[in-house]
Amino acid sequence: MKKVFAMMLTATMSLSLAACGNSGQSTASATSPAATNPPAESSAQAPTPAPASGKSANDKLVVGFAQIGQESGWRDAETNDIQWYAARATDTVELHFADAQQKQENQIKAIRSFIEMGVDVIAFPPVVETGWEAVLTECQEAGIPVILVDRGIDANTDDSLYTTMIASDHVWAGEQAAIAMNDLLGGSGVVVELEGTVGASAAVQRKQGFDEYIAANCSGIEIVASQTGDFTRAQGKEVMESFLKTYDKIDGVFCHNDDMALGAIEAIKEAGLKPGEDIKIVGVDGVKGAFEAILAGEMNCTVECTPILANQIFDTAAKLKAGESVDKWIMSADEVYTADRVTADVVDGRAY
Ligand code: GYE
Repeated sequence: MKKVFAMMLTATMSLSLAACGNSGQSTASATSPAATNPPAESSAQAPTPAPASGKSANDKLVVGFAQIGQESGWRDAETNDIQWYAARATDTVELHFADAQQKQENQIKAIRSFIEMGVDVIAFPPVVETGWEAVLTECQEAGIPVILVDRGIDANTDDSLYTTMIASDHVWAGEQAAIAMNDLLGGSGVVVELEGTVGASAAVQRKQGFDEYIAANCSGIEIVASQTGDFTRAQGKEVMESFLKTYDKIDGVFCHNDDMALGAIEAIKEAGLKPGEDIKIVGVDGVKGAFEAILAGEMNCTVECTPILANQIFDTAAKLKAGESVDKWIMSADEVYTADRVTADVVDGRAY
C-alpha cells in the first residue's frame, strides 16, 4: 500500500512540477496529501497571511478543500485533478488542501481551520452522511458558502446548511449496475455485493439503487450477501475471499467501486475461478484499471462516476464568491461501460 502511495506522490509531484514549469512559477506546489499529517494543510502557492478575522482580503479565489483521504484510485484522481488545476491557476486561485486520512473528525478540524483562515469557499466530500450540522452551521455563521463534492449528506440534515453539491447520481449508478448484472446473468443467479464505506452516501445510494432495482425487476436474481469493503482494493479482496469460502456458488458480484472489483478479481483467481466468466463482475467509477480488466475479459462492466471535477468546483466557487446563485445539485454526466464499449482506444484514452 505504502508503495502505491509513494508512486502516487511522485505522480502528483511531477504533475505539479510540470505545471509549474509551464507557467514559469516556482512557488506553486500542490503537495500530495500523502506527504502530510491529518488534518495537514498545504497551499497551492506561497502561504498568504490569513486576515485576522472574517472573509479573505485576497483578490484571488481562496478555496479550502478537505479531502477524505486516499482510499481508492478514484479518490487519487480527484485529488490530482484539483491540485493540478490549482497549480496551473496560481494567478487567480489559492487552494488550501487538507487530507483527513479517512476520518470525519479530521475533515471537521480542517473545515474549522478554513473558517479561521477566512477562505472564500469551503469544498469537501463528506466521508459519511451524518454528523455535519455543527460544523456546517459554523460555516454558515461565518458567511462561507459550502460545496459538497462527490458525496452528499443525510436527507434529514437541513439542506440550507450547504450551498450546492457537485456529484454523480449514485442511485442511478446502482440501478445501471443492476441492469447490467441482470443482462450478464440472463435473468437468474446468485449475487454478492461489496459495499463502500459504511454510512457514505456513495455506498448507501448505490446499494439502494441496485437492491431496489433487483427486488422490483429481477425475480430470478438473489442477493445472498452484502458486506463493506470500505472502498479499498485490499478489503474488497478480503471480503470476496470470505464470500467464496461461505457460498458454494456465486454467479455475480456487484462492487460499489472499481478498486474493490479489482480486489475481488484477485480473490476469484486465487480461488481457481475465472473472473468475468465464472463470476460476472460489475463495478462503479470507470478508472483505467477497471477498463484494463474489462479489456482482458476479467471484468464485465463499470458504471462511470467522474472524478474530474476541478473545473466545476473552481467555476462554482468563483460564482459563489461573486454572489451568484447556482443549482443545488450540479450533477455529473456519467456513462455505463459494458465490455462491448471498452476497446483498446477507450483504455488508452482514460487518463486516470
Ligand atoms: O466511487 C470511490 C471513492 O465518493 C464517489 O469514493 C466517491 C467514491 C468513489 O472512494 O471509489
